Amino acid sequence: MRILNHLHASPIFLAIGLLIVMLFSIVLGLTHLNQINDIKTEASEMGLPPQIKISNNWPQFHNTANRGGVNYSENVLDSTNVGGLKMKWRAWLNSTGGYSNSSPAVVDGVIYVGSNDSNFYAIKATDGSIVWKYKTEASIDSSPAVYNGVVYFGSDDHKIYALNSADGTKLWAFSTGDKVSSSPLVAAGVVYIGSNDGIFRALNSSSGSLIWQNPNMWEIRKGSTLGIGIVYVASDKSILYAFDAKTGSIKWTAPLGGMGRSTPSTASRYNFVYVGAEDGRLYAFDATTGALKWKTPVLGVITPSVVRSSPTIWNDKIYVTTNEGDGVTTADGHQYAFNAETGQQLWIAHLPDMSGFSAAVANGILFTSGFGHNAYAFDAVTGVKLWNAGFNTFIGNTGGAVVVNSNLYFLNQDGYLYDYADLTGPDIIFDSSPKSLTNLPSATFSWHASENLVGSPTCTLDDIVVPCSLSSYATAGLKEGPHIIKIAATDKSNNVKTTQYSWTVDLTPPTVSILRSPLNPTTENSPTFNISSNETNSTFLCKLDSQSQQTCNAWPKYTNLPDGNHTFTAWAVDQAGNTSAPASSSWLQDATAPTISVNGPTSINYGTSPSWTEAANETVTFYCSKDGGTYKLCPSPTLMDKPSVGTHTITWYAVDAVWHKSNYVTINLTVNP
Ligand SMILES: [Ca+2]
Ligand SMILES: [Ca+2]
Ligand SMILES: [Ca+2]
Repeated sequence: MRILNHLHASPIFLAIGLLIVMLFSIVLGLTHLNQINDIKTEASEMGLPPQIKISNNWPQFHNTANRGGVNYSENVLDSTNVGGLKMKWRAWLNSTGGYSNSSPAVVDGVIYVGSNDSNFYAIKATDGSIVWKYKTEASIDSSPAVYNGVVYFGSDDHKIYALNSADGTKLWAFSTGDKVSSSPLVAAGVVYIGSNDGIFRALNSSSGSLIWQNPNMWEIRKGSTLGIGIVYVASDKSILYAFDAKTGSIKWTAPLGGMGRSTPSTASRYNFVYVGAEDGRLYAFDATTGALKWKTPVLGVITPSVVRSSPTIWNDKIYVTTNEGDGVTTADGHQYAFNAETGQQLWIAHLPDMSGFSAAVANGILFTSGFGHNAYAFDAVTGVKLWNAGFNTFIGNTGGAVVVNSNLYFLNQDGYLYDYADLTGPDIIFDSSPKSLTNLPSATFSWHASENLVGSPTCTLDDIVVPCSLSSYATAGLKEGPHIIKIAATDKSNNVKTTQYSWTVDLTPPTVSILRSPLNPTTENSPTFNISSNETNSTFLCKLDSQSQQTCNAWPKYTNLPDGNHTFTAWAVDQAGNTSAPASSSWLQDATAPTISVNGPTSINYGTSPSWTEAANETVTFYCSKDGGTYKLCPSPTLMDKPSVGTHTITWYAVDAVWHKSNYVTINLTVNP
């Protein structure tokens, strides 16, 4: 401008005046282009594609001027915690039937959104309270844009509004010939917006004065997109238009196979512009020439198949939802993901409802919805469903999801604006821990969290703070009795949740008792024992003679044991695994009568004293009867003192330890004279 002043001040020929006018025009144009370039430069300096700005705001439909629908600053919500999204608040927008297609804008902690109650609302992001509202004359379907302290939107009352974003004061309004559901795009001091009157306009953002316009486009229901010096917008005339952003001259037009009710988006990496159409296809055009790069096959199987959503672009991928139901007998839709360069389908997720909803991507998570009863989060790379929230009412709108500062905002047909955030604390899942009852005085814990954490957890053992790592804790020298570890973990949304684990240390062995055992000695060869422990729920170990130790119950039984000496030994094992000292019982089993034999003379001469030797196959007590006398104890050898001449009869038997009686042995002794 200093150059111009200098030229004015110079005493030059009148002809120079023409040159001044030309220069003035060029400089104005350059200024305008520089403002557009500033946006691109700002993004480029951050290593991002042009037109994508890092910000914790979402100032317009699909956030950025390229309508990418991505919040690049989100770093809290991720695949580990999005499942914990819960409703934080909902704000009643006085909706009385029908619904608004307005999608919120969020700037500096205030949410701006239109309602079909004809009010435009500014709502506090922290609690959903209304900051101000502004009444228009009809329903508001336009998604607002906030730019330099001014909020811009259209209303079904045919007007385009500019309000002071701080207090809702009207700055200007521009009247069109029909409803304005189109979402404004504001860049470099220009508001770009269409109307159902078939005119696409560029207005001065400060004054609302018309800069340029293009008529005869039929209804323009959705927003426009800014590429490099070009503004793109689709209309019901089934055409995608590319206008010179500065002059409004038509750079090119491209035919669509159906009405264009989708806000286009651009990807500078390929220099593509994308748009959905009512023919059920997603189109990619060369952004400079309008040459068709690719179009999808008709998406979906149920007619009418419609792509009414606005493409979301993230990480070389492009996302749209489809409306495949007729809304009467069928209601069906899908969320699609394509390679943004080739149009190759990457994944598809069935939505049980028609959808014209425009997805948002934040930190690799895609947030979307159908016209029906669910909001969803998908892994944007794999399409794996990570979260959904059900509603009794339709979420029916063709607006979109908004993610700002880890909060998900969307309008619902129930008349509420919803705010979802991660309100769920992290769970600690133990990978290893002591048994609930253990005989170990040491304990080792390892764990993982259900979601990403901030810092290491805080751990207490028996309510005393102890040092633990992100995922483990070990201790030793624990006393007998109950113990409890508490692990308090903090997630990225600052939710704290404490997970605890209780266990008991038992270092004392039980005492075992043998309550029943055989008599000693015994004739019983199939004895039954009864054992018990002083600790309830003990188990037992048993051992017979030289057999190996075995588990047994409280009533061990043995059958058909051989005669002889036996020893039964028992141990009790408590629940903690402590083993008692052994208890044992020994006995002699004898189930068999003894057999005896006697050796000695059968004939002697008178005057001598015979002697007989008794023998038995076991330890016995011998009895004998001489010449029919009573049986008396008769330990071996049996003596007879000089028996008289004639015949004498001696009979023996024996008894064993358990009074089994042996065979009888009789010897007839002849004593010769
Ligand atoms: Ca969480
Ligand atoms: Ca014990
Ligand atoms: Ca015997």
